[in-house]
Amino acid sequence: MQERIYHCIGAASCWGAQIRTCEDGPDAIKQSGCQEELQKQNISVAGWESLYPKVLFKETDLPLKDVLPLISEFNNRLADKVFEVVGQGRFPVVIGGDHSIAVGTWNGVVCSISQQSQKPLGLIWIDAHMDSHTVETSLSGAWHGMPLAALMGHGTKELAEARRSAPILMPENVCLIGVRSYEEGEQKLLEKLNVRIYFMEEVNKRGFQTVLQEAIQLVSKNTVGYGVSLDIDVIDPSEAPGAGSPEPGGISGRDLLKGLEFLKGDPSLKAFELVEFNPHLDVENKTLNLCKQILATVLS
Ligand SMILES: [Mn+2]
Repeated sequence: MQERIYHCIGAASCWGAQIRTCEDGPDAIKQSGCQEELQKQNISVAGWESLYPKVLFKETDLPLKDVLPLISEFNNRLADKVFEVVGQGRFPVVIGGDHSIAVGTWNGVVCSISQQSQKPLGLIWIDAHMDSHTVETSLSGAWHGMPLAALMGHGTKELAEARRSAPILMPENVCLIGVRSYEEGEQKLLEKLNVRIYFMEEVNKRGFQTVLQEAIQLVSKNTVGYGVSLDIDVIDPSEAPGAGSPEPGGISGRDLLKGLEFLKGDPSLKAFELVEFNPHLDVENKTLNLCKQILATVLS
C-alpha cells in the first residue's frame, strides 16, 4: 500500500458561525505541538500551513448581512490550496474553523480529482446537525448551517461556488452520521434528495463502528473514493465541550475513535476535514486532546 503523505491546512474562518471564536481552533491545535507528536508516531506530515479570512473576528466583528463575501473569498482560496495539495500527491487534512469551510475543502478535492476521473466523490458527513439549510429555510441565517446543501447544489450561489459550479456532490453519494438536532426545512430537503441519514438513535442501536462501515460502502459505490467531514460536535458535550454548537446525546470519544480506525490507510479515503473546535469553550483541554487523538487515528 502506498504511504500517504499528509498536508495539514488550518482553515481559521468562523464567519459562518454564530459564536465566532472558533477561528482560533486551528492555531490552538497547531500550537499544541500536534505536528511533532504525529511525526513521533511516524506519521508523515510534510506541511502545515494556515489560511485566514481577510477580516478576523478578534479584530472586527461584522453583522450577519456582511459576512457572505468574506466566507466566499476564503473558500475560494481554500479550494485553490486544497487543489494544489492534491496536485502535489499529498493527502489534504483541513482543520476548521466553522463548517462553512467545507465548501472550500470539497470544491478543491473534487476539482483536482475530476482531472483524472469522470466519477463523482462520495462524502461522509459526521455531525450532530444536518447543515443542509438554504437561506429560505434557515431560522438563524448562519452560513455554517448550509454547506452540505450548497455542496449538493442547493442554496445561495455565492456560498456554493468556489473554483467550480455547484453541485459538486451527488446526493446518492453522500450520507450523514450522528444527527440529533435539526429543523424541518433541512430535513425536508435531505428527504427529497433521498440522502441516507444515520440518526443518533440508529448509531446507538447498531454502534458507530458498524454504521461507519456501512456508510463507507455506500459512498464508495460508483465513486472515485470518498472524503470525511467530521464536526467535533458529534461527540457528547460532556467529553467535547469545546464545540461551536454542542448538542447533548452524542457519541462517546472512545466509540468515535474505535470507528475511525477503519479509515486508517484506506486508499479510497481522499481527504479528511475536522471542524468546529472552539478552544475558548473547552474545559481542561478535553476537546483539544480529542481533536489530536482523532488526527492521530485517521492519519496513522
Ligand atoms: Mn456541522
